[in-house]
Amino acid sequence: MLRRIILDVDTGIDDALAILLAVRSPEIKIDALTTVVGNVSLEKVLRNTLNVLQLEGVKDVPVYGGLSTPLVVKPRDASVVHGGDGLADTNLPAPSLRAEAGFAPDIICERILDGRGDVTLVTTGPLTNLAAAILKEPVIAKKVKLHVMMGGAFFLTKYGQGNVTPVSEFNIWHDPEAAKVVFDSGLPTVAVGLDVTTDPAASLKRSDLAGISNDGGAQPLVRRLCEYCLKSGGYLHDPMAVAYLLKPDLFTIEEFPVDVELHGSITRGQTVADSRSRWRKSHFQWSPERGAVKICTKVDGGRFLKLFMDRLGSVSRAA
Ligand SMILES: [Ca+2]
Repeated sequence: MLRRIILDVDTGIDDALAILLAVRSPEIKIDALTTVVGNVSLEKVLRNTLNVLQLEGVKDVPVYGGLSTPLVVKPRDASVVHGGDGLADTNLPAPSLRAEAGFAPDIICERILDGRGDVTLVTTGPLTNLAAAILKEPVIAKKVKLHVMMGGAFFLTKYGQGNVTPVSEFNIWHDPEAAKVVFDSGLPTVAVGLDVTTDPAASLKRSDLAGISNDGGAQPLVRRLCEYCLKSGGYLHDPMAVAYLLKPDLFTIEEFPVDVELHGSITRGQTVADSRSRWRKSHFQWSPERGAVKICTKVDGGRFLKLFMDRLGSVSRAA
């Protein structure tokens, strides 16, 4: 069955690769691409998103601008990882493709409440747009069948440590208040966090570049992004969230209550999963009303990389 998704992005090297993976996957139809401040400013995120679609020759995916600041704090970019332009310093010219007039949180609400009840949300940036949508229309949390997010560091595997601070992952750290709104809403969330996205078996290696064609459409960009990505570990964070939709059997899932640290002087933005076996159900029960989040705790790295290379290694779209 064709899966209809809203993809919320802060494009970003790995967001660009995630968009292309989604566009090239016949199992998915992107109903709307919504953009949010994160890796770079909203203006750059929009420009990058439109450029990716334009290079790929995609004209039928509407793109919307969203929030240009987190809910409470000021934006802090990640250009040290993604390049000054957010796209590996490719400095692409301004795209001729244009964004639509709507505002991302409104679009998220509209598409979820349109009566069809079949929207899957995929977020590969901070949760600011989604939180704003939930604050506007809390009922959407009950209408969405599935939310797959790239985000969080849950300390459930040896790789699940923070990438901005020792305990905080970028998307959550950038807007912890938004993440808390999302976790508290009861939205059925699958978290594809650093516990799996930084597993070396699922990360690009220099030898993989030989399998990435430089020819045609968006391929020169794909090649450049993959090369740049190798400078910081070869991690394919955001494509892995899309891969969850395509092949959920690549992942092992465990469910735990999750809360977000908002006040810690050194732990702000930490995603705290209550993985205790001894005390969780005892009189020391923590947050009994809190719903569980499905957290990816293992990925078949070899099969994930094969899927990525099959669909992004050359311009031909997967059948
Ligand atoms: Ca991202």
